Amino acid sequence: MIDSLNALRDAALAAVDGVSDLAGLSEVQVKFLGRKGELTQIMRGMGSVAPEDRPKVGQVVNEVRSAIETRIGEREEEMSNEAKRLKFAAEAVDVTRAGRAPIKGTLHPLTQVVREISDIFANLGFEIAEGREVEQEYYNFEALNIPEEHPARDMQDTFYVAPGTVLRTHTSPVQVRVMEAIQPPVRIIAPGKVYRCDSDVTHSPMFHQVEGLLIDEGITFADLKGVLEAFIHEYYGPDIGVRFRPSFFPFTEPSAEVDISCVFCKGSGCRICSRTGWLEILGSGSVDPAVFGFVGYDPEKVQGFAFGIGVERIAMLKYGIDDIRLFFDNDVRFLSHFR
Ligand code: 2NL
Repeated sequence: MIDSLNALRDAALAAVDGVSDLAGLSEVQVKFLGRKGELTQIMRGMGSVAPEDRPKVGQVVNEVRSAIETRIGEREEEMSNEAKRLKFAAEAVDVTRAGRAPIKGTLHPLTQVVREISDIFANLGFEIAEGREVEQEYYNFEALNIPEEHPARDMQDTFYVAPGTVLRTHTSPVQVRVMEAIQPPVRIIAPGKVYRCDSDVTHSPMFHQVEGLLIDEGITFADLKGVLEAFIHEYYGPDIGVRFRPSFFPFTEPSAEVDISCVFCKGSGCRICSRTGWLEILGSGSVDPAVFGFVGYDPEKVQGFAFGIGVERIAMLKYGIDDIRLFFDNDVRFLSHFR
């Protein structure tokens, strides 16, 4: 009986060593140590063992059981360690690897251009003023010398929010409110969104302006030319040509439109500049004394100039964009050109 126990132990240990997973281990356990297992079978023969030998045989039974159990325990631990090792290897992070750069957002191209323009005027001593996009007709039209029935109201036909209340058609109302609030000298620029009933490839019902206003004693048209030329040479480089052309605005007198030599053909004439060699980039003029009347400034004491820059137009020329709507579709394929 001792011999069969030893043989059973050797067979069981070999079987335990031979299996490669927990399921196999469990089968071996059942086969040798289970309730109907081989050890139980052998112990059935205990009845035929001489009573004086029984303690000895019982001791061997316990030793065999415990040897098998110990080996099963060892194998179990080995297997679970190996499983952990594989799991950790699969999940391992190589902390020395270079990181992947996150995709960074960018400022919208129009925001970039507004800031570039604003920065140049800020360096020339202008402060930035902001105001409301929903304005009273008075600030948007009357105070700017555009009375009811004036044809300029038609040209700037706008969105009426309520009687007497409009979406501003320019940022000039911001400047009117500043003039009401402070005495000269005034040196401000007013960037922001403006609205007009207009929509085609170069006009959007919502667009952006940077307007500027400078008022002090003794300001002349020469100051207007000096400041605007300084801006243009800062933005487009010192070699760009600048041209002032007479024009009309209800709120400035005299008025001038300002052209730069065409950035595409350098002035020789192309499709973009309609063969003129020049590109219009802003409107300007000496503030009309009538405007001073509305804000309580004395036109005999102070003079000034103002200008208006269309941001989309500057950006379209800068980047060679032929459809204004691209700015507002917000297609990332378009926007990603401006990082
Ligand atoms: C253009 C022309 C201009 C102004 C805007 C202005 C503002 C006040 C008083 C007088 Cl408060 N003028 N603004 C003056 C001349 C031209 O804009 O073509 N803008 C895109």
